Amino acid sequence: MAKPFRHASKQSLRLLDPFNGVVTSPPPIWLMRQAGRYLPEYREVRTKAGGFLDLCYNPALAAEVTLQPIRRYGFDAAILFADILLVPDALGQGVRFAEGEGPLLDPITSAADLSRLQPSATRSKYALVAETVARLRQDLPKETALIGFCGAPWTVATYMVEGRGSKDQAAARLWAYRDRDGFQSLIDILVETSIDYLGQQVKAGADVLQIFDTWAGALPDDELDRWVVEPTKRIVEGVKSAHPDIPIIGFPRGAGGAALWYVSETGVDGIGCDTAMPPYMMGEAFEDEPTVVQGNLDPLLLVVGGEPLEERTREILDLMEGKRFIFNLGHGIVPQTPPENVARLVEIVRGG
Ligand code: 1CP
Repeated sequence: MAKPFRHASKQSLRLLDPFNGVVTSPPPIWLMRQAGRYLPEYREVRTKAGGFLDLCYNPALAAEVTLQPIRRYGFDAAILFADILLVPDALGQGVRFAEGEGPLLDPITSAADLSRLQPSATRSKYALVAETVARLRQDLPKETALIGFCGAPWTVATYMVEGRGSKDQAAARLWAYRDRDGFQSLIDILVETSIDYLGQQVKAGADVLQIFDTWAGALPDDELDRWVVEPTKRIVEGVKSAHPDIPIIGFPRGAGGAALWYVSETGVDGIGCDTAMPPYMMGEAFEDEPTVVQGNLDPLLLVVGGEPLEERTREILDLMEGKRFIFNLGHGIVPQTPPENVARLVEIVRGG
């Protein structure tokens, strides 16, 4: 059987070079939260869509906001417009995005509550996300890779248990200490459904996957091993058993020194570094692993712009010269970012 067209065109995707052991100068670049509220054209579509979830589940509009930063800046990758909280929503937890308040969920606080989650109910909502991916694979320039993603089970669980964003993720940490087996059951549900969800994104045309573990840094080492490393390893194995060639980037934000352990244990192909990782360590720490390093400019430098942005960007580029590297931020773009500073960053990275 002939291979689908997208495989034939993968050679033209610069984002894949570092995963194939090819070092390029300049390195490929994309930015976490490159679509979003800092762009006036995003705010316009967002208003038209109604609620935030309506936007995520509308393939035409979700594809449109994914493409917006590609048109403006020509990044080497687009990231599917969706959210890590679509998974609990699809499982039936009930997720709302209240204006100015962030996400609100009906909290799940005990093993008995897990019966509210219906893995089979995810089908129709995951299909809408897959449709967005399929549209994007058609509409993206042939040199632009498409990144699919999910939240890691630990990070998604922190929102499911707390019922909202929190400073210290205490509700999930307490449940995990008090009732290991119950909390493990929640993590198991998330591992299984994430393998399914990511697999559907790959089948629909995603070229690379990223697993966002925003709150990995809330856990001490033994807990991090249990709730971050082990579940991520199972997802990587599960996705790769069906799609052995798909590169997967892990982003265990705040894991510090444990990022090394995370890389060697989980089998991820790339590691997203947060802003706390010194760039000289990004360059050296992962050299014994065949791992692509991604990061790690402070997103607030994109708010400030000018000399501080130039200086730090060049420092990161210098230290990562000759390495298998993807330029990115250490966390997502913030809404108050002036769009012209993003344009300037791309210019600097590409040698301007
Ligand atoms: O009002 C709006 O328009 C909503 C703002 C917004 C956007 C643009 C949210 C709500 N989610 C998103 C999109 C999104 N979220 C993307 C795709 C767009 C892109 O990156 O270009 C991705 C990959 C995410 C991932 C995500 N959502 C993470 C992991 C990455 C990270 O930033 O740490 C997390 C933790 C979320 C939860 C979430 N969704 C939205 C908000 C405000 C939050 C954070 C809640 C909190 O803890 O306060």
